[in-house]
This record gives sequence, C-alpha cells and structure tokens, in this order.
Amino acid sequence: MSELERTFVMVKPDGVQRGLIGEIVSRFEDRGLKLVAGKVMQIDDELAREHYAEHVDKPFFDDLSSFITSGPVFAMVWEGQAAVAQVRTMMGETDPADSAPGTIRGDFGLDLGRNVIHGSDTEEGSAAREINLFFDADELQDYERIDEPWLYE
Ligand code: IDP
Ligand code: MG
Repeated sequence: MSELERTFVMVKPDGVQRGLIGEIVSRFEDRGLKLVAGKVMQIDDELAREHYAEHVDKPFFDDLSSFITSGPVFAMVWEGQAAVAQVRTMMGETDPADSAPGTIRGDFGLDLGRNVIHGSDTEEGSAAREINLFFDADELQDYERIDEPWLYE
C-alpha cells in the first residue's frame, strides 16, 4: 500500500437540498474510502472567504459566496490511498457540462454554478488547510475498516 491521504469533501447546498448526501457518501464508501469526519453545518461569509481565498478576486466570487452560504452543507473528511486525486476523479470536472457520466458532477449536475460537490484540489497542502478550516482535531476519527486487508495489498 502506498501512502494514505485525507481529503476535505463537501456536499454543497444544492446537493443537500436535492437529497444527494446519501448517494454521494455511498459512492465514496463503496470505493473503499474511509469516512473520518462528517457534519451538517452552515458556512458564513467569513468562512466562505477563507475557504475560497484563491477566488476572492474573481468575477464570480459574489455569486459563489451567496450560493455556498445559502443553506446547509455536509462537510466530510475521507481517507484512503491517493484519496485527494481519487475524489477529484470521482467528482468530474468543475463544470458539470464537461463532466463524464459516471462522475458525481456528470451524473447530478448541469450548471457550473450548481455543481453539487467540493473536493480539495491536489495542490500540496490544500487538503490539510481545508480540513483544519472545517474541523477540530478531535472531530477526526482514527479507526480501521474491517475490509482494509481486502482493499489494500
Ligand atoms: P473546483 O470546485 O472544481 O475545485 P474551482 O476552480 O476551485 O473548481 O472553483 C470553485 C467553485 O467556484 C466551483 O466549484 C464553482 O462552484 C465556482 N466556479 C468556478 N469557476 C466559475 C465560473 O467561471 N463561474 C461561476 N462559478 C464558478
Ligand atoms: Mg477548487
């Protein structure tokens, strides 16, 4: 087995309202990723600015901030081999219109501004920064899944 990673994932307000939490959690569970934290929560303007710091000066930021603060999200941390990249692959492209069927955005979205899910990007440090932004250390669980010997060589 190569190195285990943790990544921050979030069902956005559209996904929560559309009842997609269970479907999305199932996909990651079925893949073999391990859920180490999860909570329903509301993002405020300050957290939106921190989380999307790289986009604060972009023309779409105000719409993005209004959307992400518009209702509850389901924030999660998933762990597994190459978890950051695997989650990004399972999510599809940023624009659901460019996302392949079989991906989350390709199966559940049509519009760039309503793309259902967030997952940390693969840039070094992104996942750790986002995990720390949304969760306290004592909210992250260390445990073994019973199928781990069958998931990893
Ligand atoms: P990602 O979510 O695939 O990592 P980012 O480029 O980090 O994509 O953008 C963050 C979020 O901002 C996207 O998921 C999407 O909701 C929104 N977004 C990105 N680009 C645009 C745009 O050009 N117009 C409107 N919203 C955008
Ligand atoms: Mg991003």
